[in-house]
Amino acid sequence: MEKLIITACICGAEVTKEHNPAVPYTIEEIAREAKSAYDAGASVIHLHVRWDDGTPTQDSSRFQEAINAILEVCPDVIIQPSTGGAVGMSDEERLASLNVVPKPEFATLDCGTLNFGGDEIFVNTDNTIFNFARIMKERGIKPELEVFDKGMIDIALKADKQGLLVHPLHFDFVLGVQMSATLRDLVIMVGSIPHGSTWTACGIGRYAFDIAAGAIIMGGHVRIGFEDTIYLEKGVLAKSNGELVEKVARLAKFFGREIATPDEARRILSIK
Ligand code: KMH
Ligand code: ZN
Repeated sequence: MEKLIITACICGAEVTKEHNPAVPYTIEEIAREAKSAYDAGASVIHLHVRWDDGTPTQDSSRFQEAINAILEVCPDVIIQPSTGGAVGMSDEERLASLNVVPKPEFATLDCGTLNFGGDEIFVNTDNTIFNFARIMKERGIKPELEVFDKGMIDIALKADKQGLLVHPLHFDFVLGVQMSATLRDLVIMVGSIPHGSTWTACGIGRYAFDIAAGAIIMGGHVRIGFEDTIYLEKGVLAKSNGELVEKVARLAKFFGREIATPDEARRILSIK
């Protein structure tokens, strides 16, 4: 089996310090959390940014500041800016996270509209998805295809049929938002992507470590971090993203899977 790529989603747009005081808002806090995850074995940082008061933003200069600070402490890490941003942002606003230097190697591409809890809807029309895919292809940015249910894999494959994606494809199965997060769900998703694709999985909240274990055993990769879960175990808040990554690294060791360095992750993901 390939080595395990651990992606740390250190910040997110929705989770707050009220949920867990270690959630990073400031640039210093974002760099601290990225470093804790990197030191524990993360090779990819999935990045959202906030203003100092915690408000999510896709402002390109805020992304630039965060990227500069992360690269100072984790010089070889793969940074994956979010183009999802927060619910309610316009497409133009969301794409601003890509206007940074160095040019992003990797970025998220959300492949469908979904119910985000309560009255919140995260809107991704076909036109939005195809347009984001086209822009990433033109700029040589590898998309991580964020799929929250099986139908979104089919939408990604429509974009592929239109020539908007470069193979091998890489998917991230985000389980526990719209689709449930059992091992059966994970098996369905893995069985629905083209042969030769790579994949990462994450389970939201209490499903985080079940899905991580499933992905480790099945040869996929794992995403973990405050964006997806704030708990290390039932009732115990994680003190850092590093603690969450460390737990995944321990699971990987238990199952005999080695952890990929950032350069190994680049090779596995076919990132040039
Ligand atoms: N915050 C969500 C609305 C992504 O990063 O691409 C979107 C999200 C997905 O987190
Ligand atoms: Zn995200």
